[in-house]
Amino acid sequence: MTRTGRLALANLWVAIGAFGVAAAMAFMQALSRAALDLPWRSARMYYISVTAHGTLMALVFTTFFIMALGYVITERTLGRPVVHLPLAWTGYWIALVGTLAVVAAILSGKATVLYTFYPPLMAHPAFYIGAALLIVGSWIWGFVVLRTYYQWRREHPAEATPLALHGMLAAVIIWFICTVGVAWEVVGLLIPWSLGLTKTVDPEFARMLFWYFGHPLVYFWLLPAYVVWYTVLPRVAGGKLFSDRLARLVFVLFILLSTPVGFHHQFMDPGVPATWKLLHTILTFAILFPSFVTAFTVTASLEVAGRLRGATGLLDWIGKLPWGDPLCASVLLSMLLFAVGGVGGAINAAYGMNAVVHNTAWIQGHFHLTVGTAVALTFMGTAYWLLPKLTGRELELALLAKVQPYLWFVGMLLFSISNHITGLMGMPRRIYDASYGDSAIAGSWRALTDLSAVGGLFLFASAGFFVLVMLGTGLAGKRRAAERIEWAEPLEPVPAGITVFDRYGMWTAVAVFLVLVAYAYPMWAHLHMQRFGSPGFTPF
Ligand code: HAS
Ligand code: CU
Repeated sequence: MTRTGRLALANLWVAIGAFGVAAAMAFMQALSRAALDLPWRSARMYYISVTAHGTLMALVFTTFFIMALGYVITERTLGRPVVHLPLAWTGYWIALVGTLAVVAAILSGKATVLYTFYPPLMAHPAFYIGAALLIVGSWIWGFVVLRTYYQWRREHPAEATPLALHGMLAAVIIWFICTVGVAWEVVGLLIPWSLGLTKTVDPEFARMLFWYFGHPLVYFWLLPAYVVWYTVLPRVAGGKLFSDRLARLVFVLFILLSTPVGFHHQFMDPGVPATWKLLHTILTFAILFPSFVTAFTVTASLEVAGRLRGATGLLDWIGKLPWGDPLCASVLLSMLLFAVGGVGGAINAAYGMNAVVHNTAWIQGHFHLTVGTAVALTFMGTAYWLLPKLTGRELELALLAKVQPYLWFVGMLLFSISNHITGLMGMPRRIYDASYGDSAIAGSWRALTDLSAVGGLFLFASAGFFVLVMLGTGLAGKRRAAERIEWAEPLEPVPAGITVFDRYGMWTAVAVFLVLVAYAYPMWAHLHMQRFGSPGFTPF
């Protein structure tokens, strides 16, 4: 194994560990929300569990997985090890120590603040300091990837960036732009406040900073999945990428539009003027576009694959795709559910509709289709494909790997559809007991919460299968020769030269300009209003 490979593998194992623990937490929550009489069930346990689940899945599993994939893509597309390996390992340990601090704070019951850690809910300082360390570790990762790229660029001034790396660089740029917000929130507001150095905190300003980070965060998760859809899936499915240029355009559009949209999470917040909510709405609808292009391009690539496999009719290419291959099945099922989750996103983004769905179970329905499936299931499929290539071991328990994506699909379908419906019926999100002491309204959604718990059962089994396959492969997979990674080739040969899409400095500058347009004035105005701070609350 190469030295970069070993670093990637270390990151991958942390991701898998976080995923396993978080999945176990989720199972308990699903049962709790179905109001089943479990001996350990209490509000305190529920909030410990939801915080651990959200934080470990959304912030730890994703970040470590993306760091692993980023290192692999950098090394394999450029054909060289990443630079500054000792620094990269330091970043890994910083992120890991931060993660352990966060987990310790949560599991000891001192940080029941959920993964969005909105003040005035207050956590133990270890939670915020740990989160800051995780981010510092990820910055080092981004720096190492960028430095490796620029070193290659100096030696290859006229070549286009390999497409997989192009997508990964877009994710890195988005990450650097957006984490400024959460770093400001955590270091500037929350750490001093939780240490008792400041008495109060401004919850509204903290939310502005959080969502400045929180929305681009979802594209930091999504883009590495899109990299797999564009550059790995067509190859594994036996086809070609329909258009290299469209793929490059998509990633650039994400650099530009990911950040200036955060107020769509704050439509119902007082204190954000309507004009700015409208601007963020318009930009949110603009950022649907690159996902529509992705739906088109990836589906077209799949059609090419099906036809190369002998399909001749209008739709029979769908049946010709290798649905039994774990990577293919994971991504295809991810796409199907993402189509539903994406439409839900457009509904969330419309101000009037948002008033109906905000803070209801609909929202957890939405994000389990997006981050919980489009991203997480794609990452699981990617792990089946990647782990053998990294370790030189054959995939063990391959039957479980074949079944696992389908269990996830069924589980998520049951879970998400029922949550979308109960959300429309008015069931709040993030509550410990949805039965309201057996009131009439809760009676009407009872069958649906049971269905959602059944979905949780499928998901738990699926997650268990995934972890078993990973452990089996990593510990006992049969040795085989190390393997190259073959990326999907474009359908039409593209001129190899550098294009406007490779001008990352320029795109970053435009993105920062858009951020200033969308945020500078409302934040400045907010900071110049009469503001009222809040003391901290720790309900448990
Ligand atoms: Fe979202 C809330 C709007 C995408 C994650 N979102 C959330 C939260 C999370 C989240 C975690 O405007 C909750 C935050 C919290 O805790 O409060 N979201 C959108 C919009 C999009 C969107 C407009 N979200 C995502 C992605 C996420 C994610 C991606 C994670 C990875 N979201 C919102 C809004 C809220 C929100 C509001 C706040 C709600 C509130 O009130 O609190 C868009 O980016 C969606 C674009 C996607 C599409 C779908 C394209 C389809 C594709 C597949 C096609 C497949 C086909 C079949 C055709 C337009 C690419 C393939 C063929 C075969 C043969 C298989
Ligand atoms: Cu958003």
